[in-house]
Amino acid sequence: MKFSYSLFVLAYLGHAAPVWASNLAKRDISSCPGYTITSKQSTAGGFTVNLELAGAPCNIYGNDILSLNLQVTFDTQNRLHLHIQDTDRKQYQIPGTIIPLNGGGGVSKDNSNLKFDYFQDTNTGFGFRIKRDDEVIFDTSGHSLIFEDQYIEVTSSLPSSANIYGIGEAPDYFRRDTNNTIKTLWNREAAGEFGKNSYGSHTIYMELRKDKFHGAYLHNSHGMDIVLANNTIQYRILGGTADFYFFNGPSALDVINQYTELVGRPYRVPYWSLGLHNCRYGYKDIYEVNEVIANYSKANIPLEAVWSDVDYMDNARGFTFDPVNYPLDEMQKQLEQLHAHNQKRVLIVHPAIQHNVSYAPYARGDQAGVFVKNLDGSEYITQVWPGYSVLPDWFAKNADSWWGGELTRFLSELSIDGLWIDMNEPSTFCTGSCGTGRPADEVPPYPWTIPPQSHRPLNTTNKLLVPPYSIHQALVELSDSTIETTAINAQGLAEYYTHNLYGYMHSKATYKFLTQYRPNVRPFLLSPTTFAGSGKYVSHWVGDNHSNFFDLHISIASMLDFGIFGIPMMGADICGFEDDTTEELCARWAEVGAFYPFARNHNAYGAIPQELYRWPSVAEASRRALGIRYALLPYIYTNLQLAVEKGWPLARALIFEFPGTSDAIDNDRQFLVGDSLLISPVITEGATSVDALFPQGIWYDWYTYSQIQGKNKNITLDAPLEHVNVHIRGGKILPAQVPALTTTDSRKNDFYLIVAADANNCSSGKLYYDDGETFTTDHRWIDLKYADNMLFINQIEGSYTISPPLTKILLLGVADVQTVVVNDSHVNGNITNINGASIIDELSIDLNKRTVVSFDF
Ligand SMILES: *[C@@H]1O[C@H](CO)[C@@H](O)[C@H](O)[C@H]1NC(C)=O
Ligand SMILES: *[C@@H]1O[C@H](CO)[C@@H](O)[C@H](O)[C@H]1NC(C)=O
Ligand SMILES: *[C@@H]1O[C@H](CO)[C@@H](O)[C@H](O)[C@H]1NC(C)=O
Ligand SMILES: *[C@@H]1O[C@H](CO)[C@@H](O)[C@H](O)[C@H]1NC(C)=O
Ligand SMILES: *[C@@H]1O[C@H](CO)[C@@H](O)[C@H](O)[C@H]1NC(C)=O
Ligand SMILES: *[C@@H]1O[C@H](CO)[C@@H](O)[C@H](O)[C@H]1NC(C)=O
Ligand SMILES: *[C@@H]1O[C@H](CO)[C@@H](O)[C@H](O)[C@H]1NC(C)=O
Ligand SMILES: *[C@@H]1O[C@H](CO)[C@@H](O)[C@H](O)[C@H]1NC(C)=O
Ligand SMILES: *[C@@H]1O[C@H](CO)[C@@H](O)[C@H](O)[C@H]1NC(C)=O
Ligand SMILES: CC(=O)N[C@H]1CO[C@H](CO)[C@@H](O)[C@@H]1O
Repeated sequence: MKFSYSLFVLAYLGHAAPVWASNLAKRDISSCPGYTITSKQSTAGGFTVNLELAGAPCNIYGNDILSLNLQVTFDTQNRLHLHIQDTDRKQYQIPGTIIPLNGGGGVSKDNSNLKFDYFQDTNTGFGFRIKRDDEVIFDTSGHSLIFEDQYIEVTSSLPSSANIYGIGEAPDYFRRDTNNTIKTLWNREAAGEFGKNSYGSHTIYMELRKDKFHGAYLHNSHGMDIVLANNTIQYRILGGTADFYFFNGPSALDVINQYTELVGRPYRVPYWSLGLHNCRYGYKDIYEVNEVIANYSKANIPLEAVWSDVDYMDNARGFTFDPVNYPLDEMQKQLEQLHAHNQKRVLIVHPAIQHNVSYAPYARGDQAGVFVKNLDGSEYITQVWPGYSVLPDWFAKNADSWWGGELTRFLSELSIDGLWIDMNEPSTFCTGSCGTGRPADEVPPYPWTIPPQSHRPLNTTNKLLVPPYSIHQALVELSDSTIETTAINAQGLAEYYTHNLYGYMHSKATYKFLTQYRPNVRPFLLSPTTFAGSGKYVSHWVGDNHSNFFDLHISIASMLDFGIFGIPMMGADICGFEDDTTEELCARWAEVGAFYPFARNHNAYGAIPQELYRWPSVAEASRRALGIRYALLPYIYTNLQLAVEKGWPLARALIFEFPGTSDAIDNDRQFLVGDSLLISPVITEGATSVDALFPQGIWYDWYTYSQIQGKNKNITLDAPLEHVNVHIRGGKILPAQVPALTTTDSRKNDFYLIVAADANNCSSGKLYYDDGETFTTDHRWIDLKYADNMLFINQIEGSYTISPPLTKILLLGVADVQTVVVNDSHVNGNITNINGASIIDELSIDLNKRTVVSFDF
């Protein structure tokens, strides 16, 4: 659960910040000597260079490492790997067993689109450049490499006003400000400050230069600052190695494809997860949840999945049910009812386990030795929802099997459809092992009733607690509200090195368990914390944000960020989480949220109700916008398959598709779903119109089919409260199905095609379809093409049988069709001509067969 304990934390941290923490000014690094090349070797597939510290150590934020080794490999034609390591290999590196990277096979230097070049500068020592054609895309000249045990600094030049996207997670505008921006990567449960570190860590960035994109990823789990200032990007890393991958692009989708090829493609989500989800913290009992389900239905608003936050648990303890308010038999009855109506159930689960010898999950985990330890070998005890608690150590040999065992017991009681694994930053309510030495079943009052305590005495000489360089994390010290950085995992490693991997490992363990437990059912998992490659296992949402228009806006930017991070299933809590929403905000948020890849309404404890049926205007806005989403499920699903195969994000920034459109560079007020659908929502309070950018080309209004000639300029569109502007891109064909109130029912309905002609009366698209729930490889890819007044439906791959027929074709921008011929026979379809479009209805075309449809005028 996400709970506004920020006030609590503020009070709790309200002591005077220690001097070291406020002293974030950077030390003078001019005495750092850089490195000298001592030997080098060029091989067919790369380079090796040995480096030695070029002078007296500066020991600026740790101890300079004297001897380094650099390796360059041309992984693929479009990916270059550059790794600078300590020759002794003492620095922590993420093991391949935790995050397996796809090596890419290797190509020869001559076959690489990226070139590597190094130099020795008299002042700054060794440096390197990465080039694409004549363009230098990464260049350390003018900046010494600093490589110390607890501090690595790598700096590369950027053009002025560079277009940088990515690096997070941090709520921010989509285009990063390159003038004094510090992005801190240190996972933190955060209803936090704008721009500051929050739940996940992703170092990947993309840069747009001269209409082409390239990218760079740093593979390192330590806390770090990535600083954009003075026309440079500077990495300030608290340890490890300088392990970089560069991606050639040249399109945005190419960079994301190249990145996800390395760290892992997004997982295949079940079709049902594309439906609307409803949750809130604070449903008092299961009967209230049942009313919510009934009320969605009465209002004719689609409801696919019903979620519960910690309310359902017995005293917030994992794997239990509140015997009074959420008794198991009632939960089972509800689940049966939901399944009978093709609806799903999702529950929250936390990693923290109550420290209680009588509580079986604890007793079993203690027995199996799976909890994080203090340095002295005792269990690390902290405070979370159920009181004093321990945390699983995913490095422990038996952790995954213990966790799987607990989940097995839980799911055998209630066979829910998806899991929300929360607070896996991990998030705790105190700093340091505040429960160590406490009796094993003491429950303190809930944290929000604990009076502010003073910060535990901080051992400032311990360099794992207080590293010499202070990253700009939003809280006071690294260990605040999480496991202390000195706590020890089963491999004897301190949390300092692996903190940012905690949620990734939790996600991976949960995903793997589910695929073993239900071998042929695709899991659905939601996690706040993510790391590079998390998209293989989980979906994500913005986290605890506020019910206000600014956060609605920034949710779009965050969704676009996660497209870069390889986690396409992303959204924000519709209508906002913290604080009371308003009718207007909720309607506007429903209009945006209907197009988030992951669409969930979620609300905070104590806030006014905000289910989509609560106000007539919100209900109407929801029915309309979700009606579009559900109609376009085949189109959305096709695009998710492109995410699975190539990493391509479902929600796309305009600049991804139109890199030459300068006004699109910082546009995070609109977005595309796939490459064919433009959403131009209202994100301003009181507005009833929206200034929307229309790139070059023809755009068709979803509702009226009327055309807009895009000229790379803003156009003002009407946007009454219940209306969201949606435009179809000329030149594209979108597959659709008549929408129903659940995805399962929608899948049974007739197909139709939206054929949006471009200026040459041509268009093209694709349809991917499979059963949407198993890991079957049985599928069907259909190629759709419109040219010369003919529509060509070609099955290009697979043998999955699509049952419902294609009964309708919307030809946008093609007026006055009079007759229709399917293959060679005239059909008596019902043809309507409206607003420059021809709608041909009452067809019956088998989508499993190759068909040509000709139109005559
Ligand atoms: C960059 O930031 C500095 C101070 O923060 C400010 O003086 C300067 O005008 C900014 N430059 C640009 C281009 O925004
Ligand atoms: C940018 O340059 C200014 C002036 O030299 C300096 O004061 C500032 O610290 C630099 N910023 C960063 C982040 O290096
Ligand atoms: C459901 O709708 C009924 C009838 O409008 C209303 O009385 C009730 O409060 C609603 N309950 C919930 C949980 O929305
Ligand atoms: C400890 O666990 C047992 C078994 O679940 C439970 O009955 C008891 O209430 C728990 N103790 C506390 C203090 O929560
Ligand atoms: C503080 O940390 C240092 C370095 O880890 C350690 O040697 C020392 O014993 C610690 N002091 C206390 C009071 O724990
Ligand atoms: C287009 O409209 C947006 C939103 O109102 C505005 O921020 C932007 O500056 C406008 N662009 C131009 C070129 O007028
Ligand atoms: C496109 O088709 C329309 C008929 O709907 C026709 O009037 C127009 O000339 C065609 N344009 C081109 C470029 O072929
Ligand atoms: C023909 O199609 C139009 C638009 O789809 C529809 O409104 C109308 O009812 C249909 N007519 C018949 C006779 O089915
Ligand atoms: C159209 O013709 C092809 C052969 O050209 C045939 O395979 C297909 O079944 C036909 N489609 C329909 C819908 O009859
Ligand atoms: C996690 C997140 O997105 N937090 C943002 C929520 O919105 C506030 C502004 O209201 C930002 O400051 C937070 O950063």
